[in-house]
Amino acid sequence: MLQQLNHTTVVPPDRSAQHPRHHRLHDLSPKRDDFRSQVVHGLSQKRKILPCKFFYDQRGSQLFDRMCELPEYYLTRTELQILQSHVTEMADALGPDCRVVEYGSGSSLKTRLLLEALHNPAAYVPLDISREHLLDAAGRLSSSYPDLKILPVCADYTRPFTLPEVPGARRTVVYFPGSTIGNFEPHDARAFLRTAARLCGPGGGLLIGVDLKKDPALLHAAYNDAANVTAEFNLNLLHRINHELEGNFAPDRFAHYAFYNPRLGRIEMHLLSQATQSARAGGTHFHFREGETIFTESSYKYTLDEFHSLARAGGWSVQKVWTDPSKLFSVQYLTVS
Ligand code: AVJ
Repeated sequence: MLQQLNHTTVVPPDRSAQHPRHHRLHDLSPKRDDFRSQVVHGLSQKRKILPCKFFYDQRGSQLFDRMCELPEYYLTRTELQILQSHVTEMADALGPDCRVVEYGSGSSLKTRLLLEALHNPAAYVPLDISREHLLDAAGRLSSSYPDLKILPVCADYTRPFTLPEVPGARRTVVYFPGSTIGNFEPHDARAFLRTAARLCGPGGGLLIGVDLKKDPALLHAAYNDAANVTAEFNLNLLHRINHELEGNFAPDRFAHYAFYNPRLGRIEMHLLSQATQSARAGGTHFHFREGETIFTESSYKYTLDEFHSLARAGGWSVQKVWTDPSKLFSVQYLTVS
């Protein structure tokens, strides 16, 4: 008894020192993606496929952060430059008293640039499927911006959800940086845009990062970096399967294979089997022919006109487009039509 009482006196680590404000988390309990069933299902197809969202375990997220710094990977750097050059115009376009909803937890420098430029934001609502990332990012932001109302929501933004009420907000604007829209098949991108338009409602806005079509050699290099970080990121999926699904994949018998498919306007990433081999995961056996691939990611690239059409089909009209001088990347402001 005494032992137990003593035990209760142990003071838990004081997180409030780092994260002074406590966030009331709007937890919509997103259905945890069933990694096992989706892996088994994807690897049982005639053309084997794994969803790219599974790249981002702890190691995958670290590798992604390293990719963003690579000399060949122009996307992150260029989007940041566009923001730095035009954030005042962006803030003017969005207008005052916005309820800003970020898809993703907003741990990046881009979020800070935007928040600092905005005119009297009514609230910042970061939305993430990972409770941990979300609360961590919200905590950091509130230390930097003690006067900003931060309302984290744990939800899956590809499914319907509701937002916390913000009295005094004039409009809802979704911020979706990073060209993550490129990872959706065009049909799913359209559906995603429609869902976002419904969420924002009349008068709503969408500030979105969109990677542009360009010289295929530049695209190729961005996904085939000399330091092989992208290769490691791709192959990490097999390590993750081995760890989490009692798998016995031999990652050294698969090769990172990424190329630009000009007909479909997308980068395709695959894991290419370098031998005839079998592997087990999630209690299921899979056979690979030599040269067979697992399709792990699409990253669609758009011309400004193509994205314009996609936005319109999704219920939006493009108000403003900002690009870098070489037109590698764009940040676009759309309003609900
Ligand atoms: C997360 C969509 C920005 O498609 O470029 C980076 C992910 N994949 N390198 C992209 C990724 C390989 C990335 N985005």
